Amino acid sequence: MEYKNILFGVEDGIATITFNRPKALNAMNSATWDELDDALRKCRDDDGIKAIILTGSGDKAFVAGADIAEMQNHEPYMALKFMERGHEVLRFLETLPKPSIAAVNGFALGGGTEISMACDMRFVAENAKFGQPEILIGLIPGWGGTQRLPRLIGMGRAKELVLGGGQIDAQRAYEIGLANRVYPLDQLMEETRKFARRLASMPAFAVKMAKHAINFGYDLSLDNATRLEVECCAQCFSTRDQKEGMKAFLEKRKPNYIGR
Ligand code: CO8
Repeated sequence: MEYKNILFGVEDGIATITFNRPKALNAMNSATWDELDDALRKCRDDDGIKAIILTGSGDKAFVAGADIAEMQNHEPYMALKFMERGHEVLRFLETLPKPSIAAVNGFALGGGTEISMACDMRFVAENAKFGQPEILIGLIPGWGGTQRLPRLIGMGRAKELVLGGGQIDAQRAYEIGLANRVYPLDQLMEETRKFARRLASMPAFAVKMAKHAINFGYDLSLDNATRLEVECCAQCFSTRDQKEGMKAFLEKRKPNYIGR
């Protein structure tokens, strides 16, 4: 697929997907969802890709939400399709067996906050602004904001953002657990890549199992969730990397992981 709305590059086992509609502050239209979906499938299928970074082009916005120009005249069935498409792609991203980091370089409003929350982590620049402003244009969040946001920051704070439609800055996002780390804008990509390289160096099957246990155990009872953890952990013992990791530890050397 030819990309017109995103940039896609791979270096050192790290895929970087850059939302690239700067004139619309990287707002998400249908074509951008299709391209993101295609790029994420490449990330899943290419064993050489070990970690994924999502960011926005320019220094003003990560993603300023859904493309309001595209959706302003949507009939309900079109709105439903547009929402379902976003959910499908974000769930794919969230459950991808490879780690993802949102490098949030400016506005992450509405769909922008929602995309960042489907990533495993959010590293953000000091100029980042998060919010769910849909209420200001007669909507509510439609790509996970009413669900992932309370899970990440708690019900009261989520309601404050969703019902009040306000924005929070990077520091506040960090304080309430929405942002993992905050960096000056000119250091954001370098620092994000540094951590992505760390993730990429980990034994891939263990990374996959850790994500699986956290993602799918979260909504289970503690009994079922801990059982899931046991099963995921036990599966790691079937890998060559587990044997190598423990052997290397005992031999006091760096492990040589092969991803199996
Ligand atoms: N959609 C389309 N175009 C946009 C969007 C957007 N979300 N955001 C910005 N743009 C465009 C502007 O129209 C403007 O275009 P032009 O230069 O042609 O006039 C250009 O980007 C620059 O924007 P501004 O001039 O407004 O820049 P400012 O620095 O003054 O303001 C803001 C930046 C604060 C980010 C402002 O642009 C803004 O408020 N944008 C909209 C933010 C928003 O409301 N996002 C939520 C959208 S709704 C959503 O995400 C719901 C998702 C799920 C529902 C799906 C339902 C079907």
